[in-house]
Amino acid sequence: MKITRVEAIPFAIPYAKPLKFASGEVHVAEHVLLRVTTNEGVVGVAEAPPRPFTYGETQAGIVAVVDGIFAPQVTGLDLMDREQIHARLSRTIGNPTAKSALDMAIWDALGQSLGYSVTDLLGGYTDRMRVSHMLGFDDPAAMVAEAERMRDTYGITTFKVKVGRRPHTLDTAVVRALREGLGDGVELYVDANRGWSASESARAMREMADLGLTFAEELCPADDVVGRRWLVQQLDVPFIADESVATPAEVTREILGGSANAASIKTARTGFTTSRRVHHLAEGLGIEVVMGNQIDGQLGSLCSLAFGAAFELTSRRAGELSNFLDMSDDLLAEPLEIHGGELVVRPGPGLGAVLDPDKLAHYRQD
Ligand code: MUC
Ligand code: MG
Repeated sequence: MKITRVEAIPFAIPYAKPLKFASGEVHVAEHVLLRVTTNEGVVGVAEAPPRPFTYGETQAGIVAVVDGIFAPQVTGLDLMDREQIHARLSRTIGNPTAKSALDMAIWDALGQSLGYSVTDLLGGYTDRMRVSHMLGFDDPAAMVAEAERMRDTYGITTFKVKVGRRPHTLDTAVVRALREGLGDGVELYVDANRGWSASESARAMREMADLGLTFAEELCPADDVVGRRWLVQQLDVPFIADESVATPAEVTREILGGSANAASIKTARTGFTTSRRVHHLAEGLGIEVVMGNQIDGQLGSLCSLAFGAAFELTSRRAGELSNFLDMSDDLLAEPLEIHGGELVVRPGPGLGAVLDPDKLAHYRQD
């Protein structure tokens, strides 16, 4: 089970429906496919989504750091040397999605080699997750129509609504329209991607107090240290830290500092090895978690699903697993299918990800 080859393959797939939010927008999934091959011919895969507006990574940077630093560091190690691999990757600061995709491709290869699914290797709690869909910026009628389509077509009843525009009135009108249009049978929460100040956030949340929101995510920047504590203290829903908690240490800092009281776990930024650490930390701290979406393709969503289903805490809430539906195409030979608002873990060893070679040849950019 020795790693003999690591490849970082850039590819680009356009979005049919671009996602817009307070910190940026995505029109083309310019991701990087990580492929790890072993001496027994097993091939593990995962994808890295560059998010310059969140972590500073770019597609070219991910390819460069994998080729130049990470591939030489892990080649020759055994798939079971997981803590050694983690220690070597940790020597390089930053580059979260590059490290995570490599980590997850190694776990995929490990699962295939041992004959177990990644979900079973990690924890094996369940085989499915409820799905939460993330609604990007638009006007109220269009966002209600999109949510209705997701509910009627896929059975999705949990929605994360992107907010954070200035002034906040368009956003609060959207959330009100969603509650009025979809009724009390759906769960709604908001994510501002740091778009508001603490006082704008407090005001917007007061104006939405009657709308039965479940969570508020990253409404203002964590660097507004005093303002954010002031805000979190007065909210009557948990405040999810997302981009402010890219490492376990940041989870500890935000939670103990009173700047958040729930966390988003994104396998795209903490892989399986570090997401497991974040999960255990969240259990120890006694906070709620949500499996988040890094605007992942199907392979990335399969990774989030594999991890989320592995633990009771991560599968309790609907996971953000559906934004691949906004893409025009994907690399998986057999597309992910959401039925009754749920995604089911692929049976069989590893992640169960089979890539379509023709699609990879078509979309790869190297
Ligand atoms: C999210 O939950 O914030 C948008 C920016 C980012 O870093 O992730 C996405 C979704
Ligand atoms: Mg977020």
